Amino acid sequence: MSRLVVVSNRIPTGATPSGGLVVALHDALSQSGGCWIGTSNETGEKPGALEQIAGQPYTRMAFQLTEEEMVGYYLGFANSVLWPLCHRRVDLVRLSLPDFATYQAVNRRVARLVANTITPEDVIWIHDYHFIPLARALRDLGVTNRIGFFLHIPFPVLSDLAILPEPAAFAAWLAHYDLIGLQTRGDVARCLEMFRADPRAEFLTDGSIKFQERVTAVRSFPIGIDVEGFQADAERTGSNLFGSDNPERFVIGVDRLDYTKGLPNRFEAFGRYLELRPEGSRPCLIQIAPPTRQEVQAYQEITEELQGITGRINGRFAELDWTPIRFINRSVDRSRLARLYRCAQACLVTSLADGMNLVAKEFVAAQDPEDPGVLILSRFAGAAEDMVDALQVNPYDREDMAAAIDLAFRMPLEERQRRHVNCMDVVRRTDSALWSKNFLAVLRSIPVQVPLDVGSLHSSGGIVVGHRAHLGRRSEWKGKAVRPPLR
Ligand code: ADQ
Repeated sequence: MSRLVVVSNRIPTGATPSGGLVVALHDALSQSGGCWIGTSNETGEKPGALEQIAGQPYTRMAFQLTEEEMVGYYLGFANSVLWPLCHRRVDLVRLSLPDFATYQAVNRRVARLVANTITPEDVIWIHDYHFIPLARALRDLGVTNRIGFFLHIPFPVLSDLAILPEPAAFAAWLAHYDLIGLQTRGDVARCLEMFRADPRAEFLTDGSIKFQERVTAVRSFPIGIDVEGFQADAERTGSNLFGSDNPERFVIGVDRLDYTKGLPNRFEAFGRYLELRPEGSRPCLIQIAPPTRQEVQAYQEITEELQGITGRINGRFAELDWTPIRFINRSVDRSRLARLYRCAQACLVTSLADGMNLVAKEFVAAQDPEDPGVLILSRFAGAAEDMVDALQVNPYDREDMAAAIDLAFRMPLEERQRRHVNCMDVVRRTDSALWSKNFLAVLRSIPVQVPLDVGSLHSSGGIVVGHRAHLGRRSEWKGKAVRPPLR
């Protein structure tokens, strides 16, 4: 089997991987060998150092971003342009041409690093919006390996792309991948709409897209969690999670503190439910939301807004021995989180836009099938496409969400069990190991595309699509376009 080279913004540190995506990629890399390349946690000038992980057949390589790159590439173009753009918040886009230049420059730098690490047979799998132009930069260096891309966040709406400094570049960047993986069928539809509107693109009979001289396939691969690992964590008994402050009944929310997660809408809806609740009941909303990207203004604003709403609602409803909203701005370790999900009567996922939302799947996996809690799920989360037996809500509609909380607390056992069985079926079908296996199987099945000026195997015009083996051995490669990358 060909080696795998993964590029993602963050790479795990330490020997024991945890979290669905990390476990899935770790397993895939362990099976095929290869390298995992990503940004180091520290800024500095180190271009990248390979680290062999004890007992593993693959290496990791962390490269540092300079302070300037951190600001222009990561906080700037990636998180203040692409993130809001993909989440339909163009009002929050902060455009800056120097940031756009830095984003592309970092991608070119990472491309050189990757090119120096791979062998011609390696399969390359690039993750997320930080690296959209990476395939293009690799092709410019003559890399002809199969390159796949997975976008973890929603695919942007065509009309919103006009906000980019060079709108036409977005489709051209993506067209340099052999396979574009997206979370949902809705994302695929938006991606195809973009290509359909582009005069450079042509649709082939098998549904793939010919864009100038390359062919690219677009498919959905809904991501999931490490189901068994998560269930084992949830079933583990441990110390009492709440000490003497056991809530009577509670709904749980777990999110990074991000404006896309609809947290103000959620808090307001819970406040509305408190107005409507049966007399004498003392429900809680336990919200775990560690801050992220605090250097970006939009993230500072959401933190302040939530503190304000929490203070107002608690001020109005709290009693000496009851705090309705417990707002915890910290991370919780995975096994405690899993147990917390299991104790909750309901989970609130209120995303205004979300690629998938793994919290929804974690909550379902953590439940006791004999007495499961209820998932209340925004119809704007990718997870809603398949989890049709969750209580789906419109996060913009406070009354709808308050009614869903009420229904979740009152739902008869048989209905909770029926919904849980169906949601659990989706969670199992999208297990993270299956997700990476499916993606890589499709990517590996795609014929390698080699530019025409490579050697003697030519047809008229365009590219030769065929297996690399047809071109003979590595030493026979000719032409600037396919310089065999250095190891
Ligand atoms: P995120 O936006 O980070 O991911 P999500 O899919 O919900 O959103 O994943 C969050 C992960 O972080 C979950 O595993 C959750 O348990 C964990 N987490 C969140 N808050 C935590 C806390 N306080 N303590 C401990 N753990 C916490 C992006 C996209 C999603 C997509 C994923 C994966 O935005 O749409 O589902 O990538 O592709």
